[in-house]
Amino acid sequence: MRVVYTPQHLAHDIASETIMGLPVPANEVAERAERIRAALEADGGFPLQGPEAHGAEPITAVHDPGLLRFLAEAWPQARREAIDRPALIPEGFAARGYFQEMAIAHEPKAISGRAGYWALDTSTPIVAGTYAAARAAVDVALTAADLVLGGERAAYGLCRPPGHHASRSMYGGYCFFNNAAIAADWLTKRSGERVAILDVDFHHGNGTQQIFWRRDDVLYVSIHGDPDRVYPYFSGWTDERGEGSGTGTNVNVPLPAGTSDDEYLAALDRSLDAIAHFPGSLLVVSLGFDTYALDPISDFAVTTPAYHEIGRRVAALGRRLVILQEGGYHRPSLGENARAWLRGAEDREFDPLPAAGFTPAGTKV
Ligand code: Q9C
Ligand code: ZN
Repeated sequence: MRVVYTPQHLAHDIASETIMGLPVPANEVAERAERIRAALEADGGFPLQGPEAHGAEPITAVHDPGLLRFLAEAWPQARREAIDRPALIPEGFAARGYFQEMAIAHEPKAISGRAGYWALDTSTPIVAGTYAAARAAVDVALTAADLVLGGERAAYGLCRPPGHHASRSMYGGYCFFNNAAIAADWLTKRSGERVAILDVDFHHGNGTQQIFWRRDDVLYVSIHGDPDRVYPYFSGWTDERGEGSGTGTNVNVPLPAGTSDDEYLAALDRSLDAIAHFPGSLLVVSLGFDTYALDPISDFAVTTPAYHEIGRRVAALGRRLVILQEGGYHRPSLGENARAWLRGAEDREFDPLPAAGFTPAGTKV
């Protein structure tokens, strides 16, 4: 299977994030993508290539141009306003209650407020290289989509930063542009077909749900931790099914803490059944390994052999696969979990490597 990767993700280099007001070491770090790249290179069956630039148009097809402008300007503006900080994190938020009953909407000018106008949370710092890395992640996703449109049965885009928490007009949850949503929209236009998205990241993909909420040409199916318990807290319940002509094309499968391999696979089978009833030959997979038993910010109990089986069952649907990386924060396991999943998706066996080689970003791309 071809893999799209770029070392440009290294530019999004953050040291810490904020959880409930207190700084903690960042979870969404460069080592994640480098671990996966190293394991796939060591495997030998996953040729790497760089992304093609696709420009801004596919991004503004699903995102507010104002969000794109903000992300492009945020760091330079933060520097100009002499905010002597390692990263830009919002001070206040445009919360629901601020605007109730009032049809007002001014984007603030000062960067400390402007960030909060576009942001979901305080866990998604912006640094000097964030915008370039986020743009490159979109190009990775679109290049993987092009490989499949060009005849590949499946392609894997090693997107970093991830994307599924970014909605039309909001960044957050370590995400800036919604790589999977941009790729899915691109696929609908290039193929003329309807497109399904299966989101197996631990967290609900609130951004992807929001973007396609009223659309009947894109099915969104997500398996995730119950929002009664975990991030992103405000969406992911089963009664969220879409609106207007999109009614019924949004399917949420929330699961309890401690979800085991067998329980996860049962939920996966139900999800794949929903996809099988939706027309089209293309499936975008939002692939997260934060369902892993040892993930530091999640509470499922999925194991490495199960990823091989999940990949196998997803591919057994018989659809062309655009597989895009989302989350997964237990760094030591990421390479093997990716290898297991992707080998499963090719219906190849998985034999764990004793110690997958881990080398710094190279020039092999
Ligand atoms: N106590 C993705 O996996 N904060 N994003 C969680 C946990 C944000 C996860 C705090 C988690 C975002 C792409
Ligand atoms: Zn996640």
